[in-house]
Amino acid sequence: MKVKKYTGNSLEKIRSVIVKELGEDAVIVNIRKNSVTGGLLAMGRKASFEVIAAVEEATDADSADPAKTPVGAEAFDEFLKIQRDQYRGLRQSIKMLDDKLAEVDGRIRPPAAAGAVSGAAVEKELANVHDRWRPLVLDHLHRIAGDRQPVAADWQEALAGLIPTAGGILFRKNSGGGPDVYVITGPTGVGKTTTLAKLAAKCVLGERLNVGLITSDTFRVAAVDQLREYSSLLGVEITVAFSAEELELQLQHFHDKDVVFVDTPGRSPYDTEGIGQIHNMLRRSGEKTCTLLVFPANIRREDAECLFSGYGILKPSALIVSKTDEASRCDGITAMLELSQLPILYLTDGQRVPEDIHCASPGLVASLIMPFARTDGDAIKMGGEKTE
Ligand SMILES: Nc1nc2c(ncn2[C@@H]2O[C@H](COP(=O)(O)OP(=O)(O)OP(=O)(O)O)[C@@H](O)[C@H]2O)c(=O)[nH]1
Ligand SMILES: [Mg+2]
Repeated sequence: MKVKKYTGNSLEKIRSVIVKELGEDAVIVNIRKNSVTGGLLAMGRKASFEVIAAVEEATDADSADPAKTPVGAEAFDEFLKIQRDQYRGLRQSIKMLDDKLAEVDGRIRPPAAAGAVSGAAVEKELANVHDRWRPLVLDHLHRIAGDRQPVAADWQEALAGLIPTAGGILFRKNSGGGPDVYVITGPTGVGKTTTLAKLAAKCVLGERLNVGLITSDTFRVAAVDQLREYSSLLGVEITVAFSAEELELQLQHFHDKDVVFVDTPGRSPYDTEGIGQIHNMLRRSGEKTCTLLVFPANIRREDAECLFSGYGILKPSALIVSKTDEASRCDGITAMLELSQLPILYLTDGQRVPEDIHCASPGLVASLIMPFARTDGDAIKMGGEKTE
């Protein structure tokens, strides 16, 4: 390439010299306008220009003399220097723009934002969450809120993402293989019999299914009468089983029912013998038996551990959280979920049969656990889907 520098006061004139010397194929690679100095004396004088032009030329390597300085080498060096200066200037401009953008960005965002969640906020929002879940909730929270300061709904959504629910049972007709059998278990007075009645009512009134009830709670006086009352209200058959053999017989008796519910006596989680008897009673109940564990919403986290270690032997398939209307703090629910690794099917929030039972959803359960969902001391109001 042949590169040459031209100077002059008229670009037009310079251009015609370039064409004359380098030919029509020549290209202008840089034009620099020299500033005119000299104050008043410079007035009226035209600006001078420095133009670098280049043209490709083929060099015969065989006849070239490497020792000889190539024509225009000096101008080429200057051209490179100019390019380098321009590149440096460009980089400086980009950096200045970057700094400016960062400054503007900082002014738009409130200083407290920046996605940082204070230790106090973590402590407050995650007070009822199991220790092992906390980093997972924070991880979700960062994904949900990004750089902005998380609001209450973000915390709840972050927690909800971890809560397993099964949104109720899909009760179905008996297609010849025998009824689906649901055994309701749990500690004393948690609402097992009432929950059983609510579910039976849902099947009978809502799904028009043929339901059978069996109670194995022969321990507590009036327990049989309690269930008998519900059965007569619903117009469904009820039987009593005193042993595993009797339960097996009762289930055979109900072979053409769509769904059978089995009530069990309430036992303290520490009563390993009592829970062992229930376990023994269920040993011949068949493959279609599904055991549900009911526990109260206000269970303490320390008690959750004890409850599951007591009832784990019954190998429950899912959980039901009862008495959410009586709970002002729910710090044991995530502990139960963590220990059992089971989904929550239903939430109950009152004594009315069948109204006070709701299919569980992650959002609904999260709203029980997160303290901002209600005023402190208030009972929890359900906003969930009614099951009927
Ligand atoms: N507030 C409230 N009370 C409930 C709920 N479910 C049941 N109850 C009440 O709790 C009490 C005990 O209910 P049961 O259904 O007999 O409890 P259980 O677990 O069968 O009791 P045991 O068989 O004695 O172990 C009754 O007064 C019910 O009306 C609920 O979701 N909220
Ligand atoms: Mg009962």
